[in-house]
Amino acid sequence: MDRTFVMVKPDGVARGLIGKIVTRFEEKGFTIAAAKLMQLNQLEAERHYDHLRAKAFFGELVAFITSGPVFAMIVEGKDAVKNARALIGATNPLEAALGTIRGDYAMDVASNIVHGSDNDENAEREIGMYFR
Ligand code: IDP
Ligand code: MG
Repeated sequence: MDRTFVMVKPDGVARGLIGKIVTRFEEKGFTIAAAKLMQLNQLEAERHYDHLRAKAFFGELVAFITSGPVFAMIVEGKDAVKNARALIGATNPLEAALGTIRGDYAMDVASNIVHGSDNDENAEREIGMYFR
């Protein structure tokens, strides 16, 4: 079975949306294979977003993702990476279709409530970072 890494970001946890987001994945057809509430440290956050190091918003991004607990999950299902990204919606909630998680629950690109790995290699890298 294909799998990917999904994380409810600190804004989603603070807003009490863990249950709703887990439900969205379950209703889509995914199985939650593992899950835990955790706090990312500075180093983990910088590794997680390594591909965005050069961006002007990198500092803000790392500060945000370490600002409170996140809810990390391994989700399983057919074409897990692609199906999860489709369910999550576009990076900018302004461009995310209604019916997607970001389209329904977020308004700002900096706090778009959920993360999903963007390819199989990164999914395994991220699962390896957070579930050992
Ligand atoms: P993704 O989360 O849809 O895969 P990425 O390009 O990997 O999008 O960016 C990671 C995260 O960085 C986004 O989810 C978003 O929260 C944040 N981000 C992206 N662009 C901006 C921006 O222009 N300002 C602030 N934060 C941003
Ligand atoms: Mg990404």
